[in-house]
Amino acid sequence: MLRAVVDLKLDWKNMLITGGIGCAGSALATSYQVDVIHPRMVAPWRFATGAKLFNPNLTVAVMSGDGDLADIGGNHLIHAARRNIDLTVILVNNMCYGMTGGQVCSTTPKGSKTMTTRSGNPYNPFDLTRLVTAAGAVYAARYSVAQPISILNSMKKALTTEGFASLKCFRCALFIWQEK
Ligand SMILES: Cc1ncc(C[n+]2csc(CCOP(=O)(O)OP(=O)(O)O)c2C)c(N)n1
Repeated sequence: MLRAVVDLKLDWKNMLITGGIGCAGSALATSYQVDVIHPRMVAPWRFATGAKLFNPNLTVAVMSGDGDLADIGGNHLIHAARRNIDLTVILVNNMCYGMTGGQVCSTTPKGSKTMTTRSGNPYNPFDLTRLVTAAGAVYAARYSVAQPISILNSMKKALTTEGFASLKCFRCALFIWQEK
């Protein structure tokens, strides 16, 4: 993300990056990042949406975990895509609630044993790229961390795409194979 911003010569002072609570949400600790609570009342979404509406010249990005953005804040995710608000969303997907110990969430592959599904997750996971595309996102992509150049290029595209752009970034390549 830092490299994408530098390559694009974006002005940090004209950027806002928000994230929720969790390991991924705290990944980008810059002086221009704002950590807000899980997407319930003062969501990264609502915070980001409010900031964008208040100052349309800001480049606004949300960077957070799958549990934060797709589960607790899932409603905000689809409606932000539906409204086509000019935001970039980097969803870091480790297929569980990581910070609280690895509980099942909506991206956990079927059959996975987690802290809260000892006998295996009985449910199918969301395909988030298709979900946000169906809801109205103008750009959606997903990559594994084993594809750093593609992630960089995709982040640049997302940051320069007008409208709702979402990039799903997996932390674990193995899970990509499992999900597919
Ligand atoms: C309103 C609220 N609900 C629940 C929690 C507990 N909580 C803290 S981190 C977390 C999991 C976050 O998971 P994810 O967004 O996937 O991020 P990860 O840690 O896996 O990167 C939860 C449920 C909280 N801090 N605040």
